[in-house]
Amino acid sequence: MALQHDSLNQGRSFKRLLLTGRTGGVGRATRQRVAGSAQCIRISDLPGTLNADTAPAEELAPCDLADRQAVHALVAGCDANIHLGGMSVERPFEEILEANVKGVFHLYEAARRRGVKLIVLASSNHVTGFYRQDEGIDASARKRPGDDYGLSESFGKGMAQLYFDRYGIETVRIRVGSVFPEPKDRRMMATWTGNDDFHDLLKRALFAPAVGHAIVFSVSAIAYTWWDNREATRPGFQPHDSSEQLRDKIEAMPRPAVDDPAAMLQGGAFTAVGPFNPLPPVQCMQNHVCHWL
Ligand code: 15L
Repeated sequence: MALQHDSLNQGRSFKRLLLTGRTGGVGRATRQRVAGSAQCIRISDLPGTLNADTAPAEELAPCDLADRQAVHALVAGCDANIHLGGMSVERPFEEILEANVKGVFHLYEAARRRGVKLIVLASSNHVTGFYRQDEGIDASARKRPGDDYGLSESFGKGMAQLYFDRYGIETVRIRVGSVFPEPKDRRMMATWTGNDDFHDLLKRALFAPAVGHAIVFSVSAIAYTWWDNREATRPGFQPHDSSEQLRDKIEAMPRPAVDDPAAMLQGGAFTAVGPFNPLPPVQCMQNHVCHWL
């Protein structure tokens, strides 16, 4: 018999649930939060990163998402996937490509072949990182990635749409804001998500009936955010965490210059990281050695 998960369960139940990205900043807490959501939880992260400790009804499955065969084996036998794996900060493109592009492709292809019907996927708010902080946007806003990491989210969004339209695999993309115990700066006063809210959203995404392909911002009940989160009603998410009690402390911090990305852009400092690895000089057609910056 498949287990049912408290009051959030609205008809879905799972025999085996895959959780990737177990050791990441968010994934560390997720393991306990999703306990009991399925008869068995298969917990994954890169080989060499998982401790051998398992709770009852858990199994460990180390896996490199860039490895197609390994991902297909990882997904076999699962009904649904919570995908927190992949690169979650700006890094050289090659690393983003392996984890966030190939990894997502392998995950959806494995889901299609193995009959997985639902993917709850942590995606990035940095896909719209180049909007200004005084612009309001919703999940349908034109993509304006702030970095390669944000750009990789565009690929994931396309995958989710394609695999829903063509194969009926449902996806809730959680556009993760800043999930930390508390906001660290002024920008995060607008992007902050409390742990309880994040995991409430995650579980609602898992159990909501007929959710289709939804994009929901994970953002708490904060006084001002630039995200219009109307799609949150699809999984029935209503945030409760608040960081208002910290406003005075945050506003007492030194204010960044007005043209500092941290003060100006929704993606904040992420938009100024990189580029990495300047290209080596090459022999150009005129037989000169050319350099790129
Ligand atoms: C992210 O995507 C990061 O994974 C996280 O560490 C935060 O920095 C967050 O964005 C953010 O935008 O604050």
